[in-house]
Amino acid sequence: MSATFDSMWSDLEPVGRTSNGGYRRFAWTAQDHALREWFSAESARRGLDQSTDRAGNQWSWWWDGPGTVDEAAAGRRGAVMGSHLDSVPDGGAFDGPLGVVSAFAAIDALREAGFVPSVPVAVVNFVDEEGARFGIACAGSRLLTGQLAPERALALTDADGTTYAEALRAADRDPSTLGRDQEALDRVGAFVELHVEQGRALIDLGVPVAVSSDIWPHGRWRFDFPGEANHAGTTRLVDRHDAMIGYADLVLGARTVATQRGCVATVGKVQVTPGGVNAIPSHVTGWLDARGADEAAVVAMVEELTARSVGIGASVERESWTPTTHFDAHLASRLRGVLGTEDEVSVPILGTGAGHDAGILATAGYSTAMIFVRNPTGVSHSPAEFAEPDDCHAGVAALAASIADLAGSAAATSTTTSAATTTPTDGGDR
Ligand code: HGY
Ligand code: MN
Ligand code: MN
Repeated sequence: MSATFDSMWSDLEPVGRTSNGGYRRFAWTAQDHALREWFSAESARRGLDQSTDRAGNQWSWWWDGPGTVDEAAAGRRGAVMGSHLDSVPDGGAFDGPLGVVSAFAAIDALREAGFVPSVPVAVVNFVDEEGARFGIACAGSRLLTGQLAPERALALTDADGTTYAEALRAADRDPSTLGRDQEALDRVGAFVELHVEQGRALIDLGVPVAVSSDIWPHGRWRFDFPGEANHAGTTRLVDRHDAMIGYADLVLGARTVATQRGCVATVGKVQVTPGGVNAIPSHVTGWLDARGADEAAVVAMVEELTARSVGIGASVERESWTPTTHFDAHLASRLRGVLGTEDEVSVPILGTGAGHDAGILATAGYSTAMIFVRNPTGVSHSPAEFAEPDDCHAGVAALAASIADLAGSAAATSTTTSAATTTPTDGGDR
């Protein structure tokens, strides 16, 4: 199992790596194409049944039983593993890919052990989880579950003005087919996403894996600050309408208000017009990422920052919002039981401030859990992100044990709640 993990990892490592050791793997780009080709090759190598859903997510199904996967999947919802392969700008190697590589390695381990699943087992690659190119995180899983309206997605543009629709066409996908995919959803019984930990809890606890309990509420807001272009040298201060001043107030205000309200916030992306050193900015756009354990506190923080910026002439638009997401507590305790070690080092249960496709499926009413793998740096969304090979292998073993438990009995996975008929809300994004 570790051999196949290690060889897949070394095949994947160079794809989309930048000169500083980080990654630039944006959705529907040449790098993404290479990653999708890799996924397809690994599926074919294992004789798995491949499909791509209407949102562009890749699925790879393992079924050795009688009949086809379609026949098996009809009514016997499968056990799904996987994650995403895309990254943030200069992101780390592990956020996303660790979950996908571990899923294929878990199938290898289960096959090596002679395990035959009683329900279909899948590996999924959710497209555009980071939203790095078009701005909405978990776009693939939101589209799949109807939490992002296709018409909204197709109109999104990247920094070069390329629309999502144009990017799909360039990737040989038909934009008119984009949207919710009930057929793909009907195959999902439970989803277990393995992910590198994005924090330091497991290092401090001294254990390699944990199970997740919930995801903090979090969202993204676009702040537009108007100004007036003018000469940086000849314009009197009293005559200036400098858009950068309002932006600066937001950046410093976000840290102050987050501290006061026990939340976290940052403005990680900014666009300045015209962007000349000697030209007073006529317009500045900043994107706020705001989160916290207490949903009311996050809402109050954003309201306070919005009022502050609107008060100086800015306009503010919510681009995405995900309320507190609780994973399936029954599934979490079932997995902790499976993963708990004899010497009573029980598997911790951790909340997280990071969004995940697992959270989107949980919101849509699917039985979902996450397994976190220790990250000695605690750092993520950075080239410094890391997980030791032994811990990666421990993650594969934990995932294999979880799937063996879920796919070992014919009724291995719970069905969905009525929420599974999620329809688009405000513009399709929560
Ligand atoms: O933003 C997040 O929390 C995730 O990495 N998409
Ligand atoms: Mn991420
Ligand atoms: Mn991730």
